[in-house]
Amino acid sequence: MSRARKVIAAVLVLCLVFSCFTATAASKGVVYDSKTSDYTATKISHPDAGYGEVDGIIDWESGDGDRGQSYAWSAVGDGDYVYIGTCYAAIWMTIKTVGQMNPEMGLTPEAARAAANAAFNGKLYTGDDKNNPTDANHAVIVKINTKTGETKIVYDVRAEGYQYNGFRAAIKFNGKLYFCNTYRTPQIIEIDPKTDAAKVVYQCEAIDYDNPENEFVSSGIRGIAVYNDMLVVSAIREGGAYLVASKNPSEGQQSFKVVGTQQDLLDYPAYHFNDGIFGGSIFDMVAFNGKLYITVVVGRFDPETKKVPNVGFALFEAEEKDGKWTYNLIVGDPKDGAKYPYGFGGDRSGAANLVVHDNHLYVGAYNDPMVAVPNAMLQMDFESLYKDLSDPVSLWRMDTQGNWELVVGAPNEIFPEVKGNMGDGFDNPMNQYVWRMQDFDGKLYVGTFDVTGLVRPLAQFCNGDILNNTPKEWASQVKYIVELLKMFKKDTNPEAATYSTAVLSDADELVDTMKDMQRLLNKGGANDIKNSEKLHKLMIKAVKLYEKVRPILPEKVTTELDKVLNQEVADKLFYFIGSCKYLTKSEEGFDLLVTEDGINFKAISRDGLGDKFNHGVRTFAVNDNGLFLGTANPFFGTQVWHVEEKDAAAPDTEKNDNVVAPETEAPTTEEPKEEAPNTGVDTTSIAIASSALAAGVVLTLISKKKKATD
Ligand SMILES: [Ca+2]
Ligand SMILES: [Ca+2]
Repeated sequence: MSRARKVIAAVLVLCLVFSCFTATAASKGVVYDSKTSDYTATKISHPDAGYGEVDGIIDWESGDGDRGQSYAWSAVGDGDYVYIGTCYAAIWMTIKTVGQMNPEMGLTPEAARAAANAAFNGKLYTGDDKNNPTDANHAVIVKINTKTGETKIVYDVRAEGYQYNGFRAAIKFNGKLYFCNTYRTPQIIEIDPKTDAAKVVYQCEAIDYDNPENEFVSSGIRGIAVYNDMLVVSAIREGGAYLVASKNPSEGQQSFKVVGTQQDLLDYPAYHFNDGIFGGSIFDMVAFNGKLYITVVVGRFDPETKKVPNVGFALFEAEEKDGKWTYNLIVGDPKDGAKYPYGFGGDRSGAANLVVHDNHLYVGAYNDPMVAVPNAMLQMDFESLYKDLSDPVSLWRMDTQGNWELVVGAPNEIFPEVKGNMGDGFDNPMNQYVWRMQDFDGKLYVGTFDVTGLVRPLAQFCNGDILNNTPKEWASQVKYIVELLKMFKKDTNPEAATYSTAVLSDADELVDTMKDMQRLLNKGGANDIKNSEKLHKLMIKAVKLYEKVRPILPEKVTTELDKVLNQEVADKLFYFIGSCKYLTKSEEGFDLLVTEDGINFKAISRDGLGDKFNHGVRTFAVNDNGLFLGTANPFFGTQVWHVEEKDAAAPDTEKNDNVVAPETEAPTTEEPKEEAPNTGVDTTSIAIASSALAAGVVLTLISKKKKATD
């Protein structure tokens, strides 16, 4: 392990030790007292397991919590219960699958585990040898009594003999609960909450996976809705997406009729794993004002560029009358009659989630940083990450008359005005999904996916991976380039005399610029973002000078310098530094926001309810006891929380750090907090990562060339 890498590892440990812990573990369990609003949240699952402790709702036979229950992926309330469909080993399974699909990467399960442990300091769930030695998928539908915390597994994938990783969507219809699973030919499972009897009522049309054309079909069900007294489900079959509806799903497969096809949706749905949002296809659906609204992922893998172009989502409006369905495009290609262009004019949000609140249809945007992150990690390409972070999510809404407005986000040509008090990403560039929204008690709750916790260690990991050199070694390599240029200058090659003095003076300036880079690195490296930016400026200058000087340099020199002094390397630095700048300001853990008037929001939490490992609010559910949320926590397992408005009459008995003076009550457009207690440590870590990587990009390349020519 290089010294630099050791430093980074040590800093990572510090980050984790000095984390921002704002929940109090008292005898009555973990309670989060909002700093910025009149809300509290009480942990229902494993109520005494606090920050950094295993939850996952259920326990193994050994008594250990099932840490692999990564997300409460779907949830429905019923009486005193919330029924939750989980997603098992979310990130771990993805890493393993990516490795299997791309054998050239050499990402064996062992290598994947080592990499994940290095990146997340061993905090990410990467299997459980003690309780789950075969690493089997252990997704479940579990019900939790929100009064007592008691849990009961209602449906166990493993016990049913399946190997899929969870239940992505759920809804209540005519007193029954319906969960969609991620089986290869997905199923709808009906649960009768009176008896907890579970049965498969619908299975998607079979797909011939042996046919190479179907190899990458992403068959998961996402959208599910109740509309015109029907259960409507989005599905995938050979050739694309389709919609089925049933008035009485208990009657099984025959009761479901196809009511929409890939063609009805203008062949828009992108339904292969290598498309946008892993083939997000029909993404979300909700009934509003007599119609069914459908968001669709459009971005498709381009075999020529081997990339998925960034295309914003599409939105359709469907209507059923006397059994006849019509589909009308609202957001999409104007040539197809769309009222608004894809993504309401933005290209980062490839998908969107839907909810109805106060006679409005709300559309919450959803970026695709899970593509950007591997690009950054594996290819040192921070461009798409930087662009995602520069353009975080928006929230739009439509009234019953069809009038649209931008509620949260950055104004653009289509919506020059932001209606509410919060800017892009709810004032947080790290908010990359509006993951779930819930109407409850006259208010609208929004839970986000905050990418900080996933991206920050990866940025550091990239750094550790690419440098392999101490700052001293890097500096000596810049010195090598300087020597090379000097040598050329001293070279008494008579041809050189024929070049203009201007070009020769550019050559001198290039040497000086490289020397400035050298000095910067000798001072201990570009040891913060400011110095990294200096290094970037010098790099741009060097590239420009090199372009002028290049014609007079001998081929021996240009073949080396071409690789280093080019715009692409300079851009890489720019995107990396830009990404780091966002990361230093961000606070790990999801953001939970609430609005009373439908446009102005306040933050209940910016830090995952005091647990930075809660990177997302994955689901909400309402039952007789109130509002509940389930978290995305691929580190220590999902958690279930009860969110409540503080009772105005209740005495403030348990004072803690999180009780705030009224003047901090957020008014309008507050900046994301920069002065959180942990950011000092994190800033340092990013500074080191930033400098190391900035220098690393330039110097590893130099090093490689030097070795090749030695
Ligand atoms: Ca935006
Ligand atoms: Ca946050």
